[in-house]
Amino acid sequence: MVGTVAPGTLELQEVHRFPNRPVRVAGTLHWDILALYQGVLDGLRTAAEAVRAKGNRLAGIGIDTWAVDYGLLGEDGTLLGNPVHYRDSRTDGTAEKVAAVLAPRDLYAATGLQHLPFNTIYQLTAAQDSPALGAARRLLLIPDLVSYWLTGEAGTELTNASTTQLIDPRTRTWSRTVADALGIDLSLFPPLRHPGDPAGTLCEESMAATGIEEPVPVTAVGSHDTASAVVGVPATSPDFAYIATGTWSLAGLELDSPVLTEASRRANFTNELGVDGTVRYLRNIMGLWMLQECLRTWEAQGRPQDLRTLLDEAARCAPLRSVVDAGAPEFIAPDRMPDRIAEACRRAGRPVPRTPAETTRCVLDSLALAHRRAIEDAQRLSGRTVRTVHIVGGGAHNELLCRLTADACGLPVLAGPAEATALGNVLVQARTAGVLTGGLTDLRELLHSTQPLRQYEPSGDQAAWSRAAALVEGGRAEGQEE
Ligand code: LRH
Repeated sequence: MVGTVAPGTLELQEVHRFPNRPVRVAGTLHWDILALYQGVLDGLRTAAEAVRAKGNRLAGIGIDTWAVDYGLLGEDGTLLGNPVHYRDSRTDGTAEKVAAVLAPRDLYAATGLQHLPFNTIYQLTAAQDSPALGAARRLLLIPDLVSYWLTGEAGTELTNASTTQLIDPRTRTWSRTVADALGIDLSLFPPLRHPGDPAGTLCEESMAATGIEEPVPVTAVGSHDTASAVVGVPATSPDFAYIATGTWSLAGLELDSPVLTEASRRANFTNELGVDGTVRYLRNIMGLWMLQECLRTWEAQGRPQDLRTLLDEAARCAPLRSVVDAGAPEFIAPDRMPDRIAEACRRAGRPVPRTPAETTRCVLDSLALAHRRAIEDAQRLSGRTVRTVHIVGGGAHNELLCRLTADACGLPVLAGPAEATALGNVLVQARTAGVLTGGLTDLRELLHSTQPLRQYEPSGDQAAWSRAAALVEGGRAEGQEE
């Protein structure tokens, strides 16, 4: 994505897109990191050409990706194997091992992170005896790895570091208590960087690989994609909630300080660190992953679905007929998603969706309910009041999801921009380059005045949403502890 930024101007152009296809080999699900890196190099080449064609100059590069995963480097800087995908089953049962040495209560008090079975601490614990970890001299989170390859300089960007569950959100630095309790060697991580910090310049190898002739500066942005997405929320007043929708739905609030109460832990809310000293107080909800996986399954079964048609049909399906808990960890792993959704409905004694359209409606109703619950809980646990819900990310294009979320929450939804992550990334770079000044409020004003947004007013049957919410809640109380 190429951003063109000046006071009063903010434009984004997509110049290159490449697939991200995880590979299962020898029983483990990996990221194909070199294919992704090649995609980055090709993208930079195209970006530089697009910028040149407009008579402009590429002023900077910022990198963000998904969280928690990492690559290990050996003594000589070589990558020791392909990074393992957080959806791999290697962490199954690891949370119990960790809980035996560090009580969940103490872990939450120290890190404020919601329990997700794939947080980096669980991955490192699962890999404890692996030869690669034994030989590793450095651990780089995915965006830091890309940055290292582009520049030759290593660092650990803070917003993404906070997803490792090794950062204390009060001091915004490493938690020795947690690392020591789990036997994790913090010296594997290069020094922390903050969003906006310089992160080196393109090295000769990457200049040659991209055809870029100058050592363009790389800036640390909110390298956790969700941190950049939250910068990209076009809010104009402080009483907003956000839902960053894509593969995941990340729903919550932006706060000045973490909420580390026991009630917050039990509600599985996270305190990830944001740009400019903020805290992203949110809950991970399964997101459009459930639908993406359904589409993949139907395609593999020889009955591919056209998304547009499917969403139109889903809009006409009976509302709230079948709902599942879109926060349940049972939906994290890939494969057989339509069957797993059907099984969850059956278990809960609800009608089983019979067609792809009914399954789609079930997913979207369930997501809207999970959005409602997250936003209600976030307000209760933080003492804040929400008047507008912003939906950013790919889901902002999904009219049905936006409408259902407005209805479920009983609040107006402002949808867009879909590319909030890229915009948040570019805005932080533009500030470092001195093109923009000010805080997040100023950056968001620019977003609000330049990006197309769509408002959805709540309508429909609030009582029906409350009944469905109670049903899912009841199922959760019986089925699992929060
Ligand atoms: C979204 C995301 C999310 C994390 C998950 C691993 O892409 O970064 O914030 O929890 O991926």
